[in-house]
Amino acid sequence: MARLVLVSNRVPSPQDRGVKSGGLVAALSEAMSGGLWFGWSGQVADRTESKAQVRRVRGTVYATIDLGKQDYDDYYVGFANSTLWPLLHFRLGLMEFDRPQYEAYQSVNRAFAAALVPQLKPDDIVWVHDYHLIPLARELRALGVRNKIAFFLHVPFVPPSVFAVLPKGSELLAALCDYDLVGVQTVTDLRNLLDCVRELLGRPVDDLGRVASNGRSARFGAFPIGIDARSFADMAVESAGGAEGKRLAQSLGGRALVMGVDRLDYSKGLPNRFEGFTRLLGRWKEWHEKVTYVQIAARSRDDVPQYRTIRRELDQLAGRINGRFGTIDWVPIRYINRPVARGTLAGYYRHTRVGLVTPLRDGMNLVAKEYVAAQDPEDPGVLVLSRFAGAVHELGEAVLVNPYDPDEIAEAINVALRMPLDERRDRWQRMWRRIATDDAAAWCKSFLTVLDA
Ligand code: ADQ
Repeated sequence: MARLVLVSNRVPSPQDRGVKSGGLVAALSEAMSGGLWFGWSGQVADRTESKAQVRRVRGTVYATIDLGKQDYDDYYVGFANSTLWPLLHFRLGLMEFDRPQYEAYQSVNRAFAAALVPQLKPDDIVWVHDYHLIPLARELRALGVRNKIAFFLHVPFVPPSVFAVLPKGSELLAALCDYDLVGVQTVTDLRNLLDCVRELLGRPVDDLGRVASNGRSARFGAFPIGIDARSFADMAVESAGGAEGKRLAQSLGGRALVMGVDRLDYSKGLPNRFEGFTRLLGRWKEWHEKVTYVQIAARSRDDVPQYRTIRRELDQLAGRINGRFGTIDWVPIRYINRPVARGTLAGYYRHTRVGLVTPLRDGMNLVAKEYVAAQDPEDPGVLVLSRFAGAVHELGEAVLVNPYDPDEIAEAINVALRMPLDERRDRWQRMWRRIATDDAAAWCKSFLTVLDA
């Protein structure tokens, strides 16, 4: 069997994979067995390295390069996270564009390609991940790489009317056509991307989602990412009864637990969620002192100014809500800015009556799937889910909300808290069957099977 070479912006260090908060890291750790993992080490140096540092840990080879400070600022903080991330999450008002940053994005992709080529064997399958690395196939091809190269985009894709605002956007669309296979999360993302290829790039797409490019053909498809649902469920059972799970349960004093777990990111809709909880307490007094909302929001991308702004906003909101509704022995919102180990989270989810997943836009959102996987089948909690998370395509039995409307969030929490056991079980079983079947292994297999075809 061919060796799998994963390429992602950030390669997790093998020891901190358990607590890292990136969804990509979580999904790939489950999908990856053996093979080579190539990308940025997470370290910033004077200049971007041209030669990879290679380590072998438990059968997987990790090959990483450090990024130079200027490249970190321009490629990572700049074009990737201040241009592409807001654009692809439909946040044009937050998007910045700066040509030198775009050029750094290209040159870092060129550096990735140059450092990866010496590691490649002729039969390797190269699987590139996410928006940081769109031009990588083109750079690898320019260096003579003939291997199969595939790409998976973890974030949403926008329609042509939105994508058209990106200067140089057509170059990126053309670069995507240099892959053998391009996967996105949902059929909506696929439709948007192919509309962009047709309308902005002027290239025809055939019925199988194929686009002719430089004498080859790139295929586009939707591959919704899954989790390792069964092992997550096992972990939840074990951890809910463990020390941290018991500590959480005891601290609630019999109150119902509402919980959200996210990276601290403006795409996750946290201010609206906090406002939704405020309106719940404002409108239904019977929930006072009866519910506790725990929000775990691990700090992320602190070097991007918009992330510092949202952190300040949430600090203030949490303080205001607790000041307004709190009593001597009841803190309505417990707000935590640190990542929590995966196993511990699984146990927390199992103690949670209402899982709140209300991003303004999300490629998939794995927390929604993890929350479902962690529930007790006999007495499951209720998922409140944004209509704009990719996960909604598979988890339609959740209580669905428009995350822009705090009143709708409040109503959804109220419905979820009151939902009878039969209905909770029924909704949960349908969702569980889907996520247990379409899990991380199935995702990986279906993607690689299409690539192989
Ligand atoms: P993310 O935006 O990071 O991922 P998400 O899918 O929710 O979002 O994944 C987060 C992962 O990190 C989950 O496994 C979760 O358990 C973990 N996590 C989140 N907050 C945490 C915290 N505070 N402490 C510890 N762990 C935490 C991107 C896209 C998503 C897409 C994934 C995978 O933005 O839409 O679902 O990639 O494709």
